[in-house]
Amino acid sequence: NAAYKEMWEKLDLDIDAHDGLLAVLGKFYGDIYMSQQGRLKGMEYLDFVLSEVHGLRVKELQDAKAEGRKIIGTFCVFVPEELTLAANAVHVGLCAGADAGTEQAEKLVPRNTCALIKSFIGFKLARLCPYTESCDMVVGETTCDGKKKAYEAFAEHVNMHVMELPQTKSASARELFRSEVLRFKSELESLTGVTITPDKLAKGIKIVNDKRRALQRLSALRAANPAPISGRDALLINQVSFYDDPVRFTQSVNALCDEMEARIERGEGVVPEKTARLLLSGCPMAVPNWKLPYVMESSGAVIVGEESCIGTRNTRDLVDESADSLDAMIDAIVDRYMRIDCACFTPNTERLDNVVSMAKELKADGVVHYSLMFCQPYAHEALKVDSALREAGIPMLSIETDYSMEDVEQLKTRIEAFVEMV
Ligand code: BJ8
Repeated sequence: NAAYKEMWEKLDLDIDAHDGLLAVLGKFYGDIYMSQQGRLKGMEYLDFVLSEVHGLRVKELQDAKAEGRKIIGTFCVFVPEELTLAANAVHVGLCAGADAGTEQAEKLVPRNTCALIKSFIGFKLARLCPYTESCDMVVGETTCDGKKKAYEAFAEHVNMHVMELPQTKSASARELFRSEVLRFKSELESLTGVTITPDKLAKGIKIVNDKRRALQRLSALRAANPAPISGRDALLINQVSFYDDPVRFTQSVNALCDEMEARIERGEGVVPEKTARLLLSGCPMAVPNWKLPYVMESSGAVIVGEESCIGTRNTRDLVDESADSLDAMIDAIVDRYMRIDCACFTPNTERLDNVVSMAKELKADGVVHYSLMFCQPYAHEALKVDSALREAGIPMLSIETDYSMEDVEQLKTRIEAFVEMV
C-alpha cells in the first residue's frame, strides 16, 4: 500500500527491514492463528486489527497527531491510561515480543537482559516500530532493574518520562506512588496543553473501566467447559487492548462475549470437553510473542487464562467511579493501581492467592509458569507460586524461555509430558 509506505517513510522506518518484518509476522500469524478450527466470528475484527497493526492504526495515530493530540507510549500497566485519556492524548503499549535489532540493542544493554527489554530497544534502534516513532512522550517506570536501567539508555533516543514506582505496598509507598501519579499528570498537562478537570478524568476512568469490564467478562466466560475460545485468541485480544482505540475495542470484545455466551449455551467449544485445561502465569507476553501458547495448544491442551499483565493482572481491578472531586479521583486511581500484584514488589503474597483462586475459578487442571530468561522477579516467584499451587493440589510446570524458536521442540516434549500428567 503506497500511502502506508509514505507514512512509514515519514516516520523514518527502515523500509526494507520493515517489509521483511511484516512478511515474517504475516506468515507467523497465518501458521499460529489462521490454522485454528472453530474460531469465533468476532475474531475477524482482531484478525483485521492485527493485519493493519502497522497500517490503519498507525494512520489513526498520525491523524490524531494532525489534530494536535499527543501519543503516549508505555511499557507497564502501572502507568494510568485514565490520565492520558483525560489529557485528550492516545495511550499505546510499546512492549515488544519479537527478536529484532538484537545486535544493536546489546550495545545499549547487557547481553543477559530479558528479551522484552532487548526487543523494545532493538525495535527502536533498527527503526522498525511505527508506534515508538509516533510517540510524543514515552513513559518508563522503576520496576525491575532491567527496565529501570534500560530507560536511562533509551532516554538518549526518545523523550522519556520515568515514574518512580515503590517496591512495597506500605503507606509511605502509596504516598510516593500518589506523588508520581500527580507528577505524571502535570507532565501530561504541559505536553498536551490540556488541563485535566474532574469531568475529563471521570470520562477517562469510565472508558478504561469499561475496557476492563469487557475483558473481565471474557475472562469469566472461559470458566466454561468445553473452552469457548482458544488461549491464543484470548491472548491476542489482551495484546490488542494495548494499542487499539479503547471504545471501539470494548464494543468488539463485548460483541465477541455475546457470541461466546451463545456458544456456551449450546454446549459448544473450540476443543473437546476432556481437553487438559491450563492456566498460564508469569511475565507479560507482548505481540507477537505467541510461541509458548502455540506450543501448549498444539500439545493437547487449551489455555483458559493468563495470570499476567497482558491478561488479568491488568484487568482484575477497577477504579472506583463514585469519586467526584479531582483529589478523590486521584486517590481512587492510586488505590486501584496499588493493588497490582507485580513480582517487582516485596512481599507479593497477593499474587500467590490470585494464582490459586484463578486456577480454581477457571477449573484449570494445571498451571504453566512462564518467566523470560534473565527475569529475576518472575524467576523468584516461580518457586513461590509452585509451592502455593502444590499446597492447593494443583500441578505446575515452570518454563523459562526467550523469543527464539530454538527451544520449540524441547518445550513441546516437556509440555506434552505435563499434559499427560495433569
Ligand atoms: S506491572 S510485570 S508490566 S513491571 S520480563 S522487563 S519484569 S526482567 S515486565 Fe512488568 Fe509492569 Fe510488573 Fe507488569 Fe523486567 Fe522481567 Fe523483563 Fe519484565
